[in-house]
Amino acid sequence: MIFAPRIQERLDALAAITAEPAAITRLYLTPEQARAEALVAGWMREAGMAVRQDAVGNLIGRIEGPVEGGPALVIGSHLDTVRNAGRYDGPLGVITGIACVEALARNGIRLPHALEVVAFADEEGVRFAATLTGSRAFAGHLDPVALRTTDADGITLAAAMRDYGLDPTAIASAARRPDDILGYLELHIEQGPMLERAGLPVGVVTAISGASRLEFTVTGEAGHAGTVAMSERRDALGGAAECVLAVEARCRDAEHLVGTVGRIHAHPGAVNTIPGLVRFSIDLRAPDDAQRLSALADIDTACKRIAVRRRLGLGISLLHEAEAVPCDPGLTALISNAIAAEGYPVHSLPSGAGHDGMAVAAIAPIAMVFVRCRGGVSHNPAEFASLHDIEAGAQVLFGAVKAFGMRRRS
Ligand code: HGY
Ligand code: MN
Ligand code: MN
Repeated sequence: MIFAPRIQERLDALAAITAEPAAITRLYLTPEQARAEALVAGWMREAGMAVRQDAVGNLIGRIEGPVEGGPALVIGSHLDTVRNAGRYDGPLGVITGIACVEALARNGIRLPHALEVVAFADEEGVRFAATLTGSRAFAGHLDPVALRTTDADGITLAAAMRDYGLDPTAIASAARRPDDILGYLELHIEQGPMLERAGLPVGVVTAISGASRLEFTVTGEAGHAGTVAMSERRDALGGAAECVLAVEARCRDAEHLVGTVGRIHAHPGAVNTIPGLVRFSIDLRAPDDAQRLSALADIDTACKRIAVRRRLGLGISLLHEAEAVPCDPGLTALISNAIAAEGYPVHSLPSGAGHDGMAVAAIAPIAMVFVRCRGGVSHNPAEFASLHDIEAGAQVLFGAVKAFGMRRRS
């Protein structure tokens, strides 16, 4: 094994940087992000890269090509995590990118173009409602409205950026020109069971599912749990519970459509008080945008009917919307050829999970390598990819990078 042991060592070193000792949690614009980026910046420099941080906190390592400041092939993924995360989601792609840079140098290979490894900040969008913050700024598509979103403590994204040492008025300076970027490659664990079911260590992504993230606010009337008759209640949590089941029912029978209520807060949250207000999130995904939007309309209608019947108020705010993104056929072919060169059948599959490539696709062709993960488990400390599969993924990414360079030469 050429790549895997050192990649795993670095994954483990990164996993130790967390806000919660017994878990892996690294959120955007926190001391944990700063410590993680310091560690990764050191690895990038060891690999011979010039390193900089852009205006939104993305960490960018760069090896120049023959023309100083020329366009670059970008390898990227993210260093931020969900709460109580696994150690592979995001960091595997960044660390494998650095490993490819090291391997090019070890083999004396000079690419005919620049090569960048980008550790995006805030792919997950856990702390603030905005997601893909770093990669959308990189693509010049971060709406300044996002600066007004607040975290659970009421801190705005703009204030958090200032506290972190960034200037929220400078986010436009993070934007890259389409001419700067020759293509974008991302290696990521699959976060699903398809490769494991196919008995394969690696696969190539056809498209990344589109996603809608919303917050529903149900308003009823708080009351005494012991004295308000059931028939007279306007129970916001009872209404929200019916809505949650409506989301599940609408998505359950439709192939590739998935709907998740991942967060719910009932106020005032006292055991002996009927909830007067409930906020819950909805995350809706599908590879086909029309399918996702039709489901969203149906869920909207169903929840409004529930609210009327229960004499509840219902507010719906759209937090994030990303269209499905197809991967570039030319870059995908390089990955497929690299998979075949490793002796594996080429397995193509869609990504139900979102990735930074969705945002970068606005300015460059993208392609993704998937690495098998045990049971498809992710966003969970049980997330696991074997050394064998990490090695296979790294060999494929390295093969695709070399092939891209050769294609540029010809
Ligand atoms: O939500 C996602 O699909 C990704 O993990 N951010
Ligand atoms: Mn994730
Ligand atoms: Mn990820």
